[in-house]
Amino acid sequence: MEKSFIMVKPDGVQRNLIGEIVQRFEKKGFTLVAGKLITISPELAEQHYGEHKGKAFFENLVSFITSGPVFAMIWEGEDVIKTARKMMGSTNPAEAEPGTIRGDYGVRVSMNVIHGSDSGESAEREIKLFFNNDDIVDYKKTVNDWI
Ligand code: RTP
Ligand code: MG
Repeated sequence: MEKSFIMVKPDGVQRNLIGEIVQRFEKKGFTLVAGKLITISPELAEQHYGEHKGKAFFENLVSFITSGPVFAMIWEGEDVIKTARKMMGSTNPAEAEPGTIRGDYGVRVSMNVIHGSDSGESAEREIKLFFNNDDIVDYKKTVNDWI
């Protein structure tokens, strides 16, 4: 089953949005298979956001994402990568539709509450960066037979 790496960013943790965000994915019908609260090291941040190295916002991005704890998760389900990106909304909260997580809770592009993998390759890479295989719980929710 498809998996995506989803993370409540430091602003989301500070603003008490962990529960709200977890609830949205639960209610949608996805399954949480791993989760932990961690403070990202600068090394991990540079690896995670390696694709943006050299861009004007890179330094800010690394310093923001390492500035406080994040809630890192793996969510599983049919088409979870694409659907989670839809649920998050556009990168810039000013352009994100109301009803999306960034549209409802975000203000600035530099503090946009949530991260989600943007492709199968990113998901695989990010999951390996943040979790060991034995952190991932393999189980099935019977309710998912109905959605
Ligand atoms: P993320 O990786 O965090 O889920 O966000 P994303 O895919 O929607 O956006 P991406 O292009 O990967 O950018 C990563 C993060 O960098 C910050 N950013 N700032 N113009 C800017 O100042 C700018 N552009 C991007 C955002 O915080 C974005 O989430
Ligand atoms: Mg991205």
